[in-house]
Amino acid sequence: MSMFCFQCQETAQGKGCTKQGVCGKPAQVANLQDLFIYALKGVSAISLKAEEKGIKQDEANSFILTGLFSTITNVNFKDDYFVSKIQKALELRDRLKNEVDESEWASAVSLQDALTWTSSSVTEFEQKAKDIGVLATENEDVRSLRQLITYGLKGLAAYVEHACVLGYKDDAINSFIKKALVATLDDSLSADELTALVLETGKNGVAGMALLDKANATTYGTPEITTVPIGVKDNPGILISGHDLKDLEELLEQTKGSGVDVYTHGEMLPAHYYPPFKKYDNFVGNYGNAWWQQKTEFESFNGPILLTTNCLIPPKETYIGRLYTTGLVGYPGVKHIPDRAPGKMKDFSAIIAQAKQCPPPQEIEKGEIVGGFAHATVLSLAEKVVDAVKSGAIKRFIVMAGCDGRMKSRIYFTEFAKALPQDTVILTAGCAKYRYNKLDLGDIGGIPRVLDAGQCNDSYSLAVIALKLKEVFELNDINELPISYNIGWYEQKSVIVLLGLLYLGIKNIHLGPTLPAFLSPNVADLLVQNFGIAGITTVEDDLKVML
Ligand code: SF4
Ligand code: SF3
Repeated sequence: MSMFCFQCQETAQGKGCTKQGVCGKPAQVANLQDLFIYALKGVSAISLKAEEKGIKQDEANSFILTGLFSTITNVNFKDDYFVSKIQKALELRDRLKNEVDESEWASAVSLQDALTWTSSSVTEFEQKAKDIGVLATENEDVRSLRQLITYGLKGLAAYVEHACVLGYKDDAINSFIKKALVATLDDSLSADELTALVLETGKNGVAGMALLDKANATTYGTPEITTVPIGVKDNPGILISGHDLKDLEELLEQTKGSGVDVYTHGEMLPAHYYPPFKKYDNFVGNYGNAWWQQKTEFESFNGPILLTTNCLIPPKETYIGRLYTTGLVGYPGVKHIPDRAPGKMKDFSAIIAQAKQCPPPQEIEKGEIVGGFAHATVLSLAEKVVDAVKSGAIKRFIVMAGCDGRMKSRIYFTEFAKALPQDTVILTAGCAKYRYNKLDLGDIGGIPRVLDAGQCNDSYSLAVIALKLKEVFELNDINELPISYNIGWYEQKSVIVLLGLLYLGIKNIHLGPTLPAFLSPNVADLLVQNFGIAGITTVEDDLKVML
């Protein structure tokens, strides 16, 4: 076994990637990512001690957030990136030690190694990685709970980092992330204590998504119901993918009047719903589908492509010369746009210059899709929605948020959407939507049957809508609402969305296309017993259960 990773839904044989990632992550990168997470636990422990003494921890907090985010599936594939980050983590940890008395940190026995190991050679890093990886925890239930927490923290860190980019921070969440990272090394914690920490991770997940919701709404306004074209125009174009709205804003500012159009791909689609981006005439539509179709869609796009966050997949030779990464995303041989200097924008001039030399995108589809149903928008229609429920015109909502992915079995989600009766409405968010957002499912009295709230983090919107409906219908329990949950998952952002929903008390969530490999039989059983979590079966049987 040259590596072990089972953090995403497409892990090899539903068990774990052991030679190289199905995602394309080489073993060396996987091992360095494990070691980086381990190093972040050491940083977290000392940073918490410094925090207790009232010493501001902005540098450590930011380092930990970006560090966790960089190890999410399909973000960064560069070994040299993780080597330098491990070195930086050790340096930061040891610098923080000067701020606290040795007696304050030297006592925690199971943390000793994370606090003291050191090395600067890549060969030693590789050796060390073998000792501290996921399988170093021998008890499979403890390992499962530790990894469930760790993957939730990765997703949480990503959302909080998005909020930070827009100037929004929450030190309570940062402290929790550090506390939970340290707890995953604490051998004295019982399974019950770790289970409680799983729910606390969900609680912080809700807080993190609320923080990002506030950051987005304050910076870019309330999403509006918007029709987004999916065809192409005659100008050369730039395709922007990922989740970072600030990158998009700066790209639009720099391309306006240039004769270059900007199209969204994958999770950038919901940017069209925000009012300030509508003023750009060259922001012309969405091209293609979810991340996993990029190999064909980036090729036919013809122009440069900018990846701002996950999901990047190993590029083909046919378009690698037109591909750019920025932020935490990285791939060997792909050009990287550096971070913005304080008070300045990122410099996208190289991408714009290349776009001008490229032919316009090749059209792959025509028409339009509708979205922008975030909580504020849906709640402004609350009366209409409530009337439709009271009159029986809407019998049930189905939350089908989350991720899309490559697995053929995900056709289930398309078939499920098609088979839903006409008196049901799908609430969606995340790239899961591409499985049904181009179907003509009609509307109910003017309310479309697919309501897209936005990116995966906007699953928070769906929870806010549910809580509001509970209030309007004067129910005691959110589970009494006519809402079912049929969620697709892939990477670690969807893990924090799931933990957030569990924290809010939502029961009987169906999760597909397969249950996470990192759930041991006992931990899976615990989720079934306490939360009614279930996998998916056939469309027919699941419809019976969910309706
Ligand atoms: Fe395998 Fe997924 Fe890990 Fe990639 S992220 S190595 S596909 S489990
Ligand atoms: Fe999709 Fe990667 Fe998860 Fe933001 S873009 S939801 S998979």
